[in-house]
Amino acid sequence: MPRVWDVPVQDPTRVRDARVAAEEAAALAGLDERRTATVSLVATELATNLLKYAHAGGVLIDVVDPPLPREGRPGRAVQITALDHGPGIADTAVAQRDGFSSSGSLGAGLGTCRRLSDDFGLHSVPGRGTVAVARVGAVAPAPGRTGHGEEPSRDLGVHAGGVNVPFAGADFSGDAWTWIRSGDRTTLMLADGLGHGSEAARASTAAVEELRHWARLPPTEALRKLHAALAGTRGAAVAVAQLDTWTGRLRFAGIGNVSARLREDGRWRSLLSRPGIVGVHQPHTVREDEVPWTAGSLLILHTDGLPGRWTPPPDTGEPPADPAVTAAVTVRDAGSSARPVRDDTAVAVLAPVPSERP
Ligand SMILES: [Mn+2]
Repeated sequence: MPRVWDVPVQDPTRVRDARVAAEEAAALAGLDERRTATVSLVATELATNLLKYAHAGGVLIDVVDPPLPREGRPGRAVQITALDHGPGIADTAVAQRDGFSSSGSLGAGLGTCRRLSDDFGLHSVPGRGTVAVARVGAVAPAPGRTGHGEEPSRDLGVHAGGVNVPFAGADFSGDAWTWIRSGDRTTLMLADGLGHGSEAARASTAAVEELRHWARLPPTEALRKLHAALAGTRGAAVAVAQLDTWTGRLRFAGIGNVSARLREDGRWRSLLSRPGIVGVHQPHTVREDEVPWTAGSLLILHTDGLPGRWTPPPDTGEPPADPAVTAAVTVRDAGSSARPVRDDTAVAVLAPVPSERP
């Protein structure tokens, strides 16, 4: 089940909480002592940074599929996401240099986080705040390259990521996302178990597990298999998007209330799901959208923890960011104090891999 640690960081005592949560996540991901120490250090540093530069913020820690999976089931990684509404960082490139610390502290700094993590992404806009995402998997990347031991294939041209925020700081989210690659097909799925809490998590987790067997099927057929597998659970809203990198076509199908926003040529459109509940009530026909996918495309799936009518701002995913960074910025900015969140919130993003990675 999607165990997520949502640690508000508003005073120095919470830095320890972030570190302990990171160590628990490392144990869940099966990391060894050395990688656990890395996770612990990165969580401590990001939480400390929140206090130093933004005075307060939050750290989200969970165990995720890495953004460039190899064929089959990827190893899992601990993902640490720090979010704040602080003043932002004027020059993110300088701030990520090894040893840089604007506060003159002994803190290891963002540069160290970047160097130690398998992947590190930073998004900061003066006046809007900062999002930092670090992932640490089981095997340390060799010097000078990223990934999980072996260089992941770049020919795929697409990567995925997400964040998952449990309702009211609960231990488990009833939402779950995954992505899986099978040959030329890359499938991204987001499932929202009915309600929230552990029973909701059981339904969405069943969807994640089942999809692993059907990654080659088109979305409508995968949904049919999921419907059978989720019988006996509360059921879930599920959206499935599948990119065929050979044909450059994206197929989408969804049942229930999971929203999908696709950017094409700089404009956003919605991909529509059919009413129903996977595992409980299957609509007679499920329509499948098929659209072209280009280097400028971006897909955002989100559960109803975000407002249904929300449309991403024009700069979403720009400059080409780690998809989990895009997801985290979305969660931070789409929420509003005027609309209290009443459910788990998950956002999953599919994005082209930039040709020149920083
Ligand atoms: Mn829900």
